[in-house]
Amino acid sequence: MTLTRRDFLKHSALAGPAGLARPELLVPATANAPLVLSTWNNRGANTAALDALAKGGTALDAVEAGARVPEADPNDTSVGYGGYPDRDGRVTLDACIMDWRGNAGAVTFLEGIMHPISVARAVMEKTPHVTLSGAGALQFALEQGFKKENLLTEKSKKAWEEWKKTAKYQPKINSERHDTIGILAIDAQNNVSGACTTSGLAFKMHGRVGDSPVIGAGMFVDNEVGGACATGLGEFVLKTLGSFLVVELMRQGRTPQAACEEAIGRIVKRYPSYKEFQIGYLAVNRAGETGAFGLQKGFNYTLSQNGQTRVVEAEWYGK
Ligand code: SD4
Repeated sequence: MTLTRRDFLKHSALAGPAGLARPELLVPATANAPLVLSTWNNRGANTAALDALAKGGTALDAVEAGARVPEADPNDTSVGYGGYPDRDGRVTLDACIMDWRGNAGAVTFLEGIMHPISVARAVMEKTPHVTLSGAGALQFALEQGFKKENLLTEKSKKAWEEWKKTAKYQPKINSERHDTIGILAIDAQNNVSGACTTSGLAFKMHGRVGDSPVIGAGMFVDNEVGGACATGLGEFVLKTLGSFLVVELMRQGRTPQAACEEAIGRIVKRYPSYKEFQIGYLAVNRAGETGAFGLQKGFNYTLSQNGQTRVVEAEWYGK
């Protein structure tokens, strides 16, 4: 059945007389900026994001600056340089970025570039596309002046060689603690932007793309409402389009906390294997309220608000 525009407006819970969202459902902006919220213990990323805002940068500049910190850190084995490779020993990177105007850019399965988040931003700003992948993403990055580098550190190579001894080439699916960064920021204009960047699951199959570079899965922003991002086993975030879900739940009136809990609840309800993996969601609305929830114990996040930065343990579902 094809819905006409009239049917659509009739069925849309948000439709007002002109088909626009009802104003009372939208979160009013308050002077809460600057605010930066990132997955895991990412103080360095928050500091870089706050610095960008202090210099007059936008929320978009802030999330890019923040995401670049773990990307360049060889000791962070979940992101960029030093990220654990796939089962063939290759470091392949996923990233996405989205601004308050609804613009979005992403790269998937990108090799040899230390800052995939900046390539994602270039895709957003300099091409008519949202996502470039693999060899095409690399070609574009090189054309834009990004440098090709070996991102596999000795430490990560050793970990991969250890893994190979027992793994029988099986991709690894577990609830290990990751450091993929999802980062959300609100700037002085009360605009929201978000970014997400990762080397994905350690020892994944070659060519595997996770949730992190998928707009609506690993991260989503709607400036009328707020933003959300995800970390953990991306397959389940993809199957439930988690970040989009969190933002839509906030649009319908849930607090960021309740929205994150409901998104985790959907996974619990649908997938009986939920005890075997970890997912964490973070969310912020335009009023500067934040929320976080993990599927298992152990998910934490870094919040910079009201001039203070702190690492907070999230509540979790599985007891
Ligand atoms: C992925 N969601 O590729 C990422 C992994 C992750 O913390 O978040 N690790 O599935």
